[in-house]
Amino acid sequence: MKKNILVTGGAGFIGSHVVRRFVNRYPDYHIINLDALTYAGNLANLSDLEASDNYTFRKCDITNISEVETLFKEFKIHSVIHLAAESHVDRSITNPIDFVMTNVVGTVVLLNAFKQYGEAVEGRFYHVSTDEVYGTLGDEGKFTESTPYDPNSPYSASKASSDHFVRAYHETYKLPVVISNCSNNYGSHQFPEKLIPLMIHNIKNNKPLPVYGKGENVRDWLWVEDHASAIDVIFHKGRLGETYNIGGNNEWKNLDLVHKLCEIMDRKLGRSEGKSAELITFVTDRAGHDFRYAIDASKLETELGWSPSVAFDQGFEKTIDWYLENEVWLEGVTSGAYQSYYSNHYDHR
Ligand code: NAD
Ligand code: TDX
Repeated sequence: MKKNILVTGGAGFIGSHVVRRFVNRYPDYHIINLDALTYAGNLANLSDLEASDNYTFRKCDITNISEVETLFKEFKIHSVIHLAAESHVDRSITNPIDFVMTNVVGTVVLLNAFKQYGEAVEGRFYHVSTDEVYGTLGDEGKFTESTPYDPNSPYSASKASSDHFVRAYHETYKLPVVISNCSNNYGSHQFPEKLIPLMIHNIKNNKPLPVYGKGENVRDWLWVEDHASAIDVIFHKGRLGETYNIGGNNEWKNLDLVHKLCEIMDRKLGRSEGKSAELITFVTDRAGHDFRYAIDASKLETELGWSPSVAFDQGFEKTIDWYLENEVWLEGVTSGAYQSYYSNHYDHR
């Protein structure tokens, strides 16, 4: 009998990498991908898995209690890997309620369904979270697993709240849970509202490159496949009730990163040196913009033996190539609703 592993948010950016990894590596698992297919979910991200006999897709909103419970009753769910979320900080500033609904209420609906109908004796509930719950750093220091929570955006407040509910289910009901908090991911299939694919798309189309504030904010970038490999290790070997930080040890100031991207794009598009960087435009800063994130991932590295597999130069180049080679994907997700999102968000800045 295959074990039924429920992955939520599997049609999104990170979720699609996790689903592909688990379907291909673990033939003894039946991976059930539950996703509401919001603007960020795209089944084209997983078209290569359609014929796999250990993969099933179910369209379902995690806030819908009866549909979630029906799914848990239909499949005896051994374990959950929970990635479904509203994930974009800027959208959380305009629509915080959507973030409370999916990230907080949706997580509790899943925890409750797993408690009632899941195989909570053998299996586990793995909650995928973010380093943004820790708030912001100054020039020095890194987030560790014991850094106090101090979220600043509606997005990070909703993820912090969901983390607390996961812990509370562990303490109160002894639910077997594990949590990870990861830094910024980059790679293929990321929705072009996020910094890197948005800038690639704009450079290609000769549109302004909107850098918030002075571009001095710092992020720690990890290749998405390395996040998926960390999730694999933590899912299988992480100690129950524990939190693991995941990071790339790879800090970049936003402006430096955009300049690096422009240089590579000039080379790949056959443009003269400096041409793409002329598109850089400084725009009004994000409200409550966290200055710096940096992760201390030593617990994961020493306890579970994980480390990133790809150097940033290599992963970044691969990522850029993917967006250039997958024009149909990029144009598909930037037509329609994306246009009105883009103009509402950027036209007045
Ligand atoms: P994403 O926005 O690309 O994908 C989210 C997925 O969740 C989509 O497929 C969407 O359709 C689905 N979804 C949204 N609301 C839903 C609902 N109510 N019911 C069912 N499905 C729903 O997000 P991502 O960047 O892949 O992030 C995945 C997870 O990883 C999130 O929990 C996020 O907080 C976390 N995370 C992301 C990053 C990052 O850099 N992107 C870093 C650390 C942690
Ligand atoms: O147009 C832009 N201009 C700009 O300067 C955008 C979209 C972003 N930025 C800046 C803001 C951030 O400092 O770039 C940095 C990265 O921005 P995002 O790609 O929006 O990511 P961030 O806000 O750091 O959050 C991401 O990492 C943690 C993910 O979106 C979260 O889901 C994850 O939890």
